[in-house]
Amino acid sequence: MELKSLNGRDSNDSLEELAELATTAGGEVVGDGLQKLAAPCAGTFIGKGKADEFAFHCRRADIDTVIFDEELSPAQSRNLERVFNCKILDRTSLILDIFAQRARTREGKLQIELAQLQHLLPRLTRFWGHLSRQKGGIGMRGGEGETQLETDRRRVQDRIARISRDLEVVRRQRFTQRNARQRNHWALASIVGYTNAGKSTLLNTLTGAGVLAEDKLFATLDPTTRRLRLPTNQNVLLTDTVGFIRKLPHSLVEAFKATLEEVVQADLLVHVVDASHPQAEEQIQAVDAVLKEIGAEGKPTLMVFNKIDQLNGSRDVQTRFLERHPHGVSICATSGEGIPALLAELGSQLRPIREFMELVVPHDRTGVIARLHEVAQVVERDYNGDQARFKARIPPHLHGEFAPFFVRDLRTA
Ligand SMILES: Nc1nc2c(ncn2[C@@H]2O[C@H](COP(=O)(O)OP(=O)(O)OP(=O)(O)O)[C@@H](O)[C@H]2O)c(=O)[nH]1
Ligand SMILES: [Mg+2]
Repeated sequence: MELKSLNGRDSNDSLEELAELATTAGGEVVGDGLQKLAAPCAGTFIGKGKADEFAFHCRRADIDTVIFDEELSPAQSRNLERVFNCKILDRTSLILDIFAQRARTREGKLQIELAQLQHLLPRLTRFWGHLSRQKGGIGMRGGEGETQLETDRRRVQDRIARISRDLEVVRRQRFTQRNARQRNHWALASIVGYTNAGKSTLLNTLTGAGVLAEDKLFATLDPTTRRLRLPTNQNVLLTDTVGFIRKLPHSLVEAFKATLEEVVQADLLVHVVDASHPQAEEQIQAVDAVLKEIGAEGKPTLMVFNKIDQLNGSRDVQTRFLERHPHGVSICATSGEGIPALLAELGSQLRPIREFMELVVPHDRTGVIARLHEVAQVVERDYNGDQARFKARIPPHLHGEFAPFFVRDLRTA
């Protein structure tokens, strides 16, 4: 496999990541190449001469697939296939392929197939062959010839229409489920972050969720939500979802918008960063860019710097991150180090959405007093007067239950 990228500040990092993606997809990377260009060539993306040179090497090494680190237009893919005489993929098709392998739920599978077919349709060439889903190749590769092409195009169109209808049904169901959950009025926090940052590991450590966490890109595709009870008695619904990556294909963001609604609706984002990664800062920016694309920019965000165990005791990196993000916390999700601080920060960042009230409860209303301690965060208590007096943070949905005992709203006091 041969990898190429346009000139750019971090094209080498990006190429390295592309190789990782290719391996994740089941490919074997045998080489890469880079051409520095001011702008891509209209016809072949890289220069014609460079393309011929790379093609020569590929033929000698008997390469079956060449992957470009940028998104190619359908025409560019076709032209390049002619030059290279083998299958051409771009970063988008590669990421789509990985997502396709990972999808587990019905909605996830439909979403990714839709994105894949939409990306593929204009790019169908004889190198893709018959579109039955076959195992082993990257990007829905089959083995049959050109005769199949027209039938395939029609089949792809039919299939796109079908999936769109099915997705509509699945989404309506999920919408109903979410409405049921919203009636609880629990605060909603979404874990976001670059792929492989440790999001699922964190959810597992916090809630014992048992989500698959692996040293793989895009181990998680489908969102998992668990209840987390903070030491302050606040309940938070915590959602772990798909990881982000730089140059995340737009079609994929579109396809996953419904899944990512969890992120858009969250009261708070928990942005997990692999602090031990050399490109951690670029990864933060890539995540912010995707958040912007899905309309979740500017949300209250708790920055979590993970994998501090891999910093070899160097506190400089941690200090640098925490200087830039004053309310951030650094943790090791695998060992649990830093988790108490994380919980405390979560509690205080979620607090503003609670009511802070002073209550007076007759001593004989023991049921009310017990309930208050169970569901609210009691900050102060005084049993000495003829009635018990409390200052407590109360979840908005329980307002009615305690309203008879409110004597003062402390948020305005
Ligand atoms: N050393 C170390 N490894 C960690 C830590 N947290 C997570 N990992 C490892 O990092 C890898 C990725 O963790 P995941 O929790 O799957 O990461 P993710 O962010 O959910 O990744 P995707 O779902 O693929 O986007 C796994 O091998 C974890 O064991 C940590 O604090 N220290
Ligand atoms: Mg995960």
